[in-house]
Amino acid sequence: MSEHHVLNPATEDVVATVPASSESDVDAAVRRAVRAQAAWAAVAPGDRSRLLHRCAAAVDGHLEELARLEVAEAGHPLGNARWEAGNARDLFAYAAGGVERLTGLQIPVAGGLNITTHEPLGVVAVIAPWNFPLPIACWGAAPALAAGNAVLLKPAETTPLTALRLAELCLEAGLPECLFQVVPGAGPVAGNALVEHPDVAKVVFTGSTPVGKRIMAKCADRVKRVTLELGGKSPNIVFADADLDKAADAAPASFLDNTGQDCCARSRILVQRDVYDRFMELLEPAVKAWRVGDPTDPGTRMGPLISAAQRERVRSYVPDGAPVAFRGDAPDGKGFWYPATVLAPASPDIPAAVEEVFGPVAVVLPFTDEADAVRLANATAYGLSGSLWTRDVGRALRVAGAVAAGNLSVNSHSSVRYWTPFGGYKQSGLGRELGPGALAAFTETKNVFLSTED
Ligand code: TXE
Repeated sequence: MSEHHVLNPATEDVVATVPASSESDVDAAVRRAVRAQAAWAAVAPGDRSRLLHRCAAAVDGHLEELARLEVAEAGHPLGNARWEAGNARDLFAYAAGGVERLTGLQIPVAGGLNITTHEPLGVVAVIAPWNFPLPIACWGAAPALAAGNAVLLKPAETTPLTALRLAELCLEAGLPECLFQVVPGAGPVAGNALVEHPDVAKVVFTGSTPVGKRIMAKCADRVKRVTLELGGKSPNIVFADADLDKAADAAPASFLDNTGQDCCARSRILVQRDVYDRFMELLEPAVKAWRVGDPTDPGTRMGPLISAAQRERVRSYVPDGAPVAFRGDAPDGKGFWYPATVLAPASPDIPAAVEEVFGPVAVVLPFTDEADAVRLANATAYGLSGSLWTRDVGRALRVAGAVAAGNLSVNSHSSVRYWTPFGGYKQSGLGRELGPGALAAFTETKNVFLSTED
């Protein structure tokens, strides 16, 4: 069996070595999952719910351990990682609460009774990325399990440790053997084997748009169910009537959190021309105030990028001659560091203005009026999220309605909450995760008509 070395992105030290699953390992795991799922689907909803609550409690009992693992493998600042571990707990608790609310409908018909029921799909593959390894694993795994499915989780090559520990904790909490398995390994090997396996009923993928398209094409062969959460290039639209201090103060977090490795990063800041200069004056000190460095220091706000390859990718978006307005600091020496970088005034056509950089880089573009802002906001292939800052409620609702994106926030950059639906328009994805529909997305809806005719 081959192996993957897991590196600490802040130090480049090897923190663990994890086996890489082969196609036959995946096949064996799917077979075990098929058997476990049949028994799980027959468990009474109340008992299923109780077990998942126990999983949430097990995560709750190991928050610090999970957070420290996330710091070690992903380089996240400890404060962020603690939040992520708490989020994993909340996702299990929310899914547990959903089991007994997965109700169907009774629809009025002539000549009988018509009801709909939700049936589990069977075995679900969750292919997770490295940017939020633990929460995104739970976005898929918790509701899929709650809806009566078995789950095979394929974490990213760089970040398998929290996934492996989460599955162990769930087992210790009483979840049946083989119901929730982790198959670490390479995307094109272990991930692909899951996608192609005839007994995997659904693939939930979070990652890059090119890989998502390939997975969707493969799923089409069997009309396999698929949910895709892909890239983003989200606008942060600042109107002249906004509270500029607040907008400028909030902007750094929206593209620097997680070192910009966030599909919802507001990496295109669109500012109305009348307030452009003032906004830039406010933005610079706000960006420079961000503390960058050792992720284990609770005061750190920004850690390193995930890998040397990711740093090269980010660098390629800031070539020599790029319109760098200002930059933040970054440590020298070991670790995959990259400074906060603001490109302005920039042309809306440069790659950094239209493609997902996935690093701490933002482009600032001026706009003239509301129509111009909407046109610029929609001028990418993506449509995941976006923010707009204004004091005019009518404008807020008009612009939120006109921007083609799944998650918009007004006077805020918040996009992801486990109790509200999340997903993208256009090439940002397919389907929705989280929210009240989270469990139903892991079921088939069956309609049954009972005749009452004599
Ligand atoms: O993603 P990949 P990468 C974007 C972001 C980033 C870029 C590249 O722009 O810079 O993608 O990141 C698995 N069959 N996002 O290369 O390859 C892989 O093992 C099945 C946005 O790391 O898409 C990992 O588990 N699975 C994003 C997962 O897919 C395959 C989060 C994601 O890896 C596979 C991450 C295959 N053929 C990156 N190839 C977001 N939406 O937040 C790879 N994988």
